[in-house]
Amino acid sequence: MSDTYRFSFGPWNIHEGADPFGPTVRPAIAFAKKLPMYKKLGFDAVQFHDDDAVPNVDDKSAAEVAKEAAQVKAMLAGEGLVGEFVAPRLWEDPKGIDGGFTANDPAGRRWAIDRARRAIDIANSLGTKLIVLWLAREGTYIREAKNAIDAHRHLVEALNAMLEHDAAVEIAIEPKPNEPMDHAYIPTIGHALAIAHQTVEPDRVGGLIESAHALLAGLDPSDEMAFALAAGKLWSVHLNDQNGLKFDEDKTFGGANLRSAYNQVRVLELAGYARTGRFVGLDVKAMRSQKAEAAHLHLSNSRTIFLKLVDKVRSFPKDVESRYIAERNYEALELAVIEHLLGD
Ligand code: 3MF
Ligand code: MG
Repeated sequence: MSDTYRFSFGPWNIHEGADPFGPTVRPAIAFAKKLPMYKKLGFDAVQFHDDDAVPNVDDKSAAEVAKEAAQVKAMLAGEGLVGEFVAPRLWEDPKGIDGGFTANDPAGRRWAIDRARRAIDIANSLGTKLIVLWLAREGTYIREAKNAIDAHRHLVEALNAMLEHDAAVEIAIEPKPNEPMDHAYIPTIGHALAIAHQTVEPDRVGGLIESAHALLAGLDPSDEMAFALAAGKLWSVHLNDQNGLKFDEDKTFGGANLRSAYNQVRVLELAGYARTGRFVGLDVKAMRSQKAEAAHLHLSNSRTIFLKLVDKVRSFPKDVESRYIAERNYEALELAVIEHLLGD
């Protein structure tokens, strides 16, 4: 494996600009029309929700699901692309209104596990063994609504059901502390890896760190990545940026805090992430004000900024770093980093 990074994004990252306060502002682009954009923008892999690959997945037989997913795999191959992961999209279905795996209604929990199994089948048909779990509605608006102790046990049961469904599947939990819920049950990578260790196969449960999600938890994205990397469990990333504690902004990587972006790239470099063959995923959204004809630039710009920061990390003088660390002169180290980033 080389030191060259490979990038992915999801079809939802080219979007129509709707937000909770206003409707769409750009025309929808069909999935088939999005695929040819990937290579042009410098990307090699597609992130999927289960229903991005197989719409109305609940209404289809196992054979229909397999057939449609195989067709999508052929479309990917035609564009020189692969599928990175599949994520069961439990949060858009009315059956997941109270959460899926942690719903109070046992029928809701059964549906969520069944849907997650279908997502695994789709991943197999697409040729990937990676499942991402963003546990969107697995939490509460008010604490009294659920028994949180039971909820955590239900999450372990769901993970076990997925691991037992397929002997090869690997599950990367994407932690997020809030939104859409007031509080989510797995807010950080620490929670994710702790719950991994309660499953029947901890080695097959890891994590995906999204920069904005870590920032919303008041944590440093590069340290969240480092926690997973130290355990050999950083199986993907969702790089983006976030300007303080507000709604999940999914800004262009490095757009709000270049120093933080530099440190996220630095930790991936320290770990030799490129050589693992795993993808650098972006989860970025164009500003609502962006015109339709240029509503893909957030993707190529994020990749460009990432690659420029790779150069910055690789060209930072290692002797300067070790000298200041040996002298415990972190003030001098900080100025050296800033001057390097400014191109001085
Ligand atoms: C929400 C997210 C999600 C997940 C995606 C894949 C829609 O804040 O980040 O994006 O990344 O569902 O797990
Ligand atoms: Mg994400």
